[in-house]
Amino acid sequence: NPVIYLKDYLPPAFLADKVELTFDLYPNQTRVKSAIYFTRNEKRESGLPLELHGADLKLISLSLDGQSVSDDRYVLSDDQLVITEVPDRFLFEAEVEIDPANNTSLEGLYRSNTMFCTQCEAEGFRKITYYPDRPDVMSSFTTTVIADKTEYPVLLSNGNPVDKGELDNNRHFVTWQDPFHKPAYLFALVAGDLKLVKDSFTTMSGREVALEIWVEPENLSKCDHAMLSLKNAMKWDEEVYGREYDLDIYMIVAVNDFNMGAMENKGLNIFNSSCVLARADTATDMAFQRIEGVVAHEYFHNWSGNRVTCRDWFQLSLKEGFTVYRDQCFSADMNDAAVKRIEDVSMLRTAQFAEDAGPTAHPVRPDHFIEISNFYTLTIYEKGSEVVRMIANLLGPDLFRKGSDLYFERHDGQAVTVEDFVAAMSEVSGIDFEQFMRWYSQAGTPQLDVSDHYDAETKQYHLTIRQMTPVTKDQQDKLPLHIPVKTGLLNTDGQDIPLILVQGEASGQQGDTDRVLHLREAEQTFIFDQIPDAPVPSLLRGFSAPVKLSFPYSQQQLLHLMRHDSDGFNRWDAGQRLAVDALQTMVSEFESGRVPELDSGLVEAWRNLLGSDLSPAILAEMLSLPEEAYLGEQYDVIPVDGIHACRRIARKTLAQALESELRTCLETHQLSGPYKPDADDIGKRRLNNTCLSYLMTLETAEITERVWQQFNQADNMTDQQAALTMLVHSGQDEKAREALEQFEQQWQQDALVMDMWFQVQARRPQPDALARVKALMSHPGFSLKNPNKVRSLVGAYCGQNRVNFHGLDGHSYRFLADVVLELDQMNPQIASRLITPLTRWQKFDAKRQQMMQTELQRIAQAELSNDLYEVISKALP
Ligand code: HT7
Ligand code: ZN
Repeated sequence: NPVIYLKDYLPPAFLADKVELTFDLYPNQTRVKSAIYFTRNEKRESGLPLELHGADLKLISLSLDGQSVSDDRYVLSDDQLVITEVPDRFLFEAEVEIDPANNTSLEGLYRSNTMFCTQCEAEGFRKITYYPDRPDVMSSFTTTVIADKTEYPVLLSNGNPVDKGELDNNRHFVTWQDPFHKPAYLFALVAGDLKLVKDSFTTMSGREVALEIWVEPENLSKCDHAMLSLKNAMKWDEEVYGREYDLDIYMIVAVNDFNMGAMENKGLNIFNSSCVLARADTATDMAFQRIEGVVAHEYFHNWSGNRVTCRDWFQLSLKEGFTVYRDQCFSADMNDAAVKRIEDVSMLRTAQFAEDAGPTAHPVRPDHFIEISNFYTLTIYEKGSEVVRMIANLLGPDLFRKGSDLYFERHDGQAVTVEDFVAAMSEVSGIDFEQFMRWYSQAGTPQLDVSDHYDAETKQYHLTIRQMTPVTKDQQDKLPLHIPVKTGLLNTDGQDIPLILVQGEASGQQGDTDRVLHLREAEQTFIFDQIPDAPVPSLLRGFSAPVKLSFPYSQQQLLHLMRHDSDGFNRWDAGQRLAVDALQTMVSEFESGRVPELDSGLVEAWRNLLGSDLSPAILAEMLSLPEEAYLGEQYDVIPVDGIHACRRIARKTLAQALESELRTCLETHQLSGPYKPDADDIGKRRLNNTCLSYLMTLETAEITERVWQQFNQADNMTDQQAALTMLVHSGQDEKAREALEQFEQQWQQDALVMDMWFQVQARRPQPDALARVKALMSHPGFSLKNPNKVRSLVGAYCGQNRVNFHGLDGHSYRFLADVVLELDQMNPQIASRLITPLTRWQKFDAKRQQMMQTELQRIAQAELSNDLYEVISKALP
């Protein structure tokens, strides 16, 4: 399992000027002919051999400039074809045979239901033909697809269709030409019996672009939301980034078997059906919003990723971090911006922080890897986006736009590095990013410890901030980072105080009520002048940096921030801090064998929330207690059972104390009219279901009946699914069984809805969950070959049902190891992702640690894929 290092990067020995491909599609014996015009790269020494990647290929023929290549001139291994003594310019031609029907890795060319499709990022193109499969080899592709006309009437590839025709034996062909130079990872091909939803978009320069969404016939009614999202994204990218689409056609295809969410192939995006298909009755609000975000994300890649791509895979976050930042801003503009920020930060603080503290921690730009597929992580995507967000905040909107214009113009058509991106930002702003660059190279979540001091005589307020990044498995030495800490100070009336900084560096003007403090040292004190009384600090507003911040807030101070902070994010965060404190106190009680009771201060704070005039969406967020996973993150050793029990007790206590307020809230926000997935209605539905699920903890017949009615009568999946979850997760087994049966009857033909059915059961807190998950693996709707099913059942159980997964009998650990071992034979990418919960053994008590390690060791004994080997070898003690 060779390790690849960033420091070993060398430019390619040969560049491909032009590529012509012909696919003769058959499920088991597809023939791929390639003609590649190679030129020696002047950046490398002369005389180097031609080295092409290739995997799972059967070589049929090989020629250079029309002459077949004799056996002694080439060496063929499992992953390479090396040809010696090649001229400086030549035409390489090869024919290979591949077996898409048996390609269960879902990388390269494979079958999904009855169609053919491809997934080439990161290194899947080498499973299609021999090629320099690295992102810094960019070429123009002409692709001819030949297939049976009846079974595969639709034949698609990148770019524009330039030819088509009939062939013998009921076969036909279409030729596609992509004028834009691209790396092989952006290549795509689709063939199938697909139906079309068509629309168009007029770009800012007046060009008409055909928009096409291709789906299986039964999904035609589920494309409207994706199409609308695409048009909104195209418009937004013109308005906010000045980026116009460049081809005459933009296609999206929905496939059922897909390892990730979607893929930004040039002009032909391939999507996991879960990220395209939505109808009010089949998809939840969350799915609608995810579709909007993913459609936009893939569209935005056309510039941040395709026109300007990555030099090598170490630079992955260059395109992913930037594109996530772009899609987050887009979704914030389309919906409620504060809610979007809360959702993104919650995910980051729960899952990315855990990754950054675990054995697979890596920097936003890793410096080594065995298998790049393991690096499509929350660190690359979400922390990468936070790093771009910090740059954007340091520059301000106008300079950031100038920097992005410069980056796109300067590097259009190139494969570049993180330094190129940051250099453009530095050039337009004059800001020195030298220290900031450590965000790209240093793993781990920085911890900020803040203390304050108010001097009543001088009327000065001192904030002292200490930063420390804990060691990570991959790096022992950490240096201080440049951290933007957006800060406000509230007076006793809750108003923002104008800030006059007399010590320390900050952006903004003297007198502004928000200043971004520039923390650069391990410890620094910032002094504010003319502060009439001791203020309450509002720190890290908008979550201005991906750090953990602690400040010794009193309950009174948190209540003050919850009520008055002008920063919506920090208002919410103050409530979360209050809840974490209360729950931690309860967990301590529980651990020492006493009966935990919820602090009445939290009850009163929640009562105030219910009486406030907050928008439904924000209110729903504020009323939600921190998730078990987030609470777990607050501990060195996670008290799994205590957290689960105390959170349940706290929810019930709140419901008992606030029953009438919750009922009033529910009545006040009833919706009318047809389903709309807009921010207002989504907020109201979320608030209603939050209130209802609190009330459901009371387990009264009346509330159960109300939930049952919602389950039966809802005209939308958000409400139906919420009711199903309440029924299945309540202790009322009979009702749960009835609801599940009815739901299955209603939706058994719809694979995406059935994913929810699996998931709801996988997350059921009752102790029968593992037995149920095992039984469901034999359900006709389940398949280990389908990543969506694996994620919905096994992934949801092991990742989201903590109390059962970490059961002290260790059965779930064994179960996960068994599944992963079986899955690794079929789909290594999914196997190595699924194992994640077992790799986090350091966070559990000795008994659990031991059982988790035993399973990791058992896996390590087997013959493993590179993907799983890399993760297991990092996770082992
Ligand atoms: N850029 C895409 C990455 C992707 C991928 C990576 C590895 C294996 C399968 C994959 N499918 C898609 C997705 C994106 O970030 O837009
Ligand atoms: Zn992406």
